[in-house]
Amino acid sequence: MAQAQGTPAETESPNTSYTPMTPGQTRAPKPATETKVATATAAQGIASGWAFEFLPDGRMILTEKAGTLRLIAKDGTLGKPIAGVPKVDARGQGGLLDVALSPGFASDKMVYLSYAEPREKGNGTTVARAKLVEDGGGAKLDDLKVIFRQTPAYEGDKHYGSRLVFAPDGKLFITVGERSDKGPRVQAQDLASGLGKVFRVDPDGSVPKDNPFAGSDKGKPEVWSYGHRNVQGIALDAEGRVWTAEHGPRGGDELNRPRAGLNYGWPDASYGIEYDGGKIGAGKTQAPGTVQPVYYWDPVIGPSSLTLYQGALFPAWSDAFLLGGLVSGGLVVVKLDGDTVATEERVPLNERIRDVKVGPEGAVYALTDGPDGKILKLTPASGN
Ligand SMILES: [Ca+2]
Ligand SMILES: [Ca+2]
Repeated sequence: MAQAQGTPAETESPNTSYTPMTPGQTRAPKPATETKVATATAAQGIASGWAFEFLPDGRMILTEKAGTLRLIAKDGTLGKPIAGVPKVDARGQGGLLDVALSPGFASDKMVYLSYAEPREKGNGTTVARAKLVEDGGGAKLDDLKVIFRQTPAYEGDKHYGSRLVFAPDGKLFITVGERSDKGPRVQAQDLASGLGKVFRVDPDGSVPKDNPFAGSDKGKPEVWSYGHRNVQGIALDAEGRVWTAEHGPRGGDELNRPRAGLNYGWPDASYGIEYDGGKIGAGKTQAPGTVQPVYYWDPVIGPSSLTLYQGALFPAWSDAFLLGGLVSGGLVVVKLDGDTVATEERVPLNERIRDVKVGPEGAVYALTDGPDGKILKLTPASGN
């Protein structure tokens, strides 16, 4: 199914004159047949929602940036705020961020939250877990424990990441950002710093012995991969391997397959430029010892999330990655052929998309960004 030629989904001019290292690393062709979707509203009245997940019983759990966590009934009714959520620093890009369910949620009821945590000096991304307890009409978090803190703290309000995903072996991957400013961003290359990394921990936050820097003095033992900018998408592929999507600067959003101990380049190598038009560092797209992105976008799509599609309703998207596009204003559907991108498709929704999930019936659900947000339900339109 590899297609070297064809019209790309992207129609706008790039921000840079950089050329990809390998053909097909950007502007992959559209699929021969595009999928048309019908859109309905599954929930509304969401105040700057950031993440949601389906519970085994078909309800959803939702985070809102300012620091509320809610259940959403199957008819779309938002529940009251769940008690016991930790205090968050919601300025700028901070707040209550991702939610993930324990792989054993059906019996253990454990939920994992990532958030921008106020610290003594500044703030940073923190992950906590707690038991979700429902009684009567209300719900609360019990036994909340912090299992991970990104360090050092930094006084800023940008690039916290973050997303959480459990691998098939039960390890928890945590993505973060590098805090954006030119001062801290270089720490993405520093293995002793927690900025600009993907981490891998046990569900209680302890360090797996087979982590790449565990038991050595080369770097923080929780580090899985480094040289990342602001990673807000993480998902497993059909083989259970971890993939990430990260925000680039102006141009240079990336899809990566992070492997143990490897360097993904930021800020020494990037296909983007500064917002003011200047080069990033020396303006290199490749640097020795760094891994190229599998795929990149210029102009950016603003990848908020990454989800593997394996549902029944959209057979054309089977095993494809769905990215939420904040800037592209819809879904970006990326179909792989091995470890390269074969096709890229855009599904415009005229909304900034903050998170994307696949429902139990195979419909795609997309959380819109902003103070009056919705969860859109996408099903195949008749005539596909
Ligand atoms: Ca999540
Ligand atoms: Ca990179």
